[in-house]
Amino acid sequence: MVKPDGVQRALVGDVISRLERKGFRLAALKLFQPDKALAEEHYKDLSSKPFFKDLVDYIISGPVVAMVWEGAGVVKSARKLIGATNPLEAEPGTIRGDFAVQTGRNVVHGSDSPENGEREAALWFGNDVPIVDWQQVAAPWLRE
Ligand code: IDP
Ligand code: MG
Repeated sequence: MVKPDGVQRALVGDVISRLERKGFRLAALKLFQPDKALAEEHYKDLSSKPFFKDLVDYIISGPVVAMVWEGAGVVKSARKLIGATNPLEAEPGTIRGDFAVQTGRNVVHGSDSPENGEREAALWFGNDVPIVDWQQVAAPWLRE
């Protein structure tokens, strides 16, 4: 997901481009402003953290671009492309390393396990945008 700061800072195209060029397949995408209930459910594992309220306020502060990406090892790889949670610790070349300076404004979210990826896709998309199972023409050039 491109968080509200990423949308406002016109980084949507760059984020998509990095995942697309890596070779992952975009399966769903939508721009919308999430409500508090959705943000709280998404981040429920962090509900006891002192920054939880600020985090929820940040996520609902503007439109986000929610996406589902598919591919071999996509969760782990996308987390690498995104970089460390604290952008000052994120390596140059990663999204957060290149574009952000603060943990509370770190531009993107990436699921941390395939199980959470499934959970989050269901939460963010439900039935309202179908997850599209299309054939990527480059597939034979990406995977032997
Ligand atoms: P992740 O996004 O790298 O998976 P998590 O630990 O799951 O990191 O935290 C979720 C989000 O909560 C972070 O991306 C960041 O926006 C916010 N966050 C995490 N730790 C802090 C903090 O110490 N201060 C403020 N915001 C935080
Ligand atoms: Mg996380």
